[in-house]
Amino acid sequence: MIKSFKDLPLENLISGGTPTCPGCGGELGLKLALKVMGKDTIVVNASGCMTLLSNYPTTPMKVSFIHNAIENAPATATGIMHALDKLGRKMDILCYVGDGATYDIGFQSLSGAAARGDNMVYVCYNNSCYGNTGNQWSTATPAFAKTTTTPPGKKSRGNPLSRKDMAKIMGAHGIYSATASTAFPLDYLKKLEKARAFKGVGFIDLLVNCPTNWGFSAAKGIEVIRLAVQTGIWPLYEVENGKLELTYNPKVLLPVEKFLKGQDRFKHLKKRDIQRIQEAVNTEWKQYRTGHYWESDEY
Ligand SMILES: Cc1ncc(C[n+]2csc(CCOP(=O)(O)OP(=O)(O)O)c2C)c(N)n1
Ligand code: SF4
Ligand SMILES: [Mg+2]
Repeated sequence: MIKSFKDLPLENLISGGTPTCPGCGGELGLKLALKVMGKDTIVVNASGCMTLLSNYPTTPMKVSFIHNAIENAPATATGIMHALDKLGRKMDILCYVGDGATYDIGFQSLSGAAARGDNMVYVCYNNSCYGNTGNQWSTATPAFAKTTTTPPGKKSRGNPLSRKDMAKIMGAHGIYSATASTAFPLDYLKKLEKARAFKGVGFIDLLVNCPTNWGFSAAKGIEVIRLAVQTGIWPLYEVENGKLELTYNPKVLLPVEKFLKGQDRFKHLKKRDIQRIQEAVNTEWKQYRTGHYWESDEY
């Protein structure tokens, strides 16, 4: 069981010098995941920024890596699972897939694998946009964020947070499901351990910083992503047996403005927009703290 960083292997299973942008949170999330998953892992990736890591012959990956269409990473993982079974081989499968491919285009494939109970860990590295194709909005993009397809800012549909609650949707499949952040690595690693031990799809929605598309200096990546959690914009929780529990629950949350102000995608926000986001976070957290946000009978 992982209690501290000392429990992790020293070896990185991604070598230095990769084609991702400086300060890319997606790559960091994969590097950390492989510390828990180990060498006998097959990474399954759908088209997105992390596909750059598979470019033959200069791949930095030290484990197997399969890139497939954006729609069907979990279906491919299911095929691999059955093939390994037939061959009598024991290997872990890690789907490492972007938010566009998870929340939108490949959702049917993920939902199907979860419903079938196929064994795999699924990490959605969530940079909250279609990053690789030039920053189009996805259903993970927060309201008001400027993207190339929402130049005046993404319209809010009622709730100013306006993101799809994917970890809750996956939790409703009766699987292990959690949110995580690269700025809280121990929390993430412990959740990975649980997802790996779970018989079926173990799902993690990992918020990762994307300096290129969010518009801030690469050196500030961890600071920005930490503020997402400390302001309550990205709550850390897990859903087990249909019950949701916060894994980060500070007495006081920081004002949301601290997270919003350093990023170009939110530069155009007016005071009243920030106020609306703050009110939405306050309401959501009131529900979390009174235990009424999302509860269902045990499965
Ligand atoms: C069916 C289909 N539509 C569009 C594309 C083009 N495409 C390649 S990568 C990508 C972005 C995927 O976004 P996301 O899953 O969030 O990963 P990110 O690029 O942000 O890492 C898109 C739209 C594709 N490969 N397949
Ligand atoms: S665009 Fe964002 S997610 Fe993609 S490689 Fe660059 S920093 Fe990473
Ligand atoms: Mg993305």
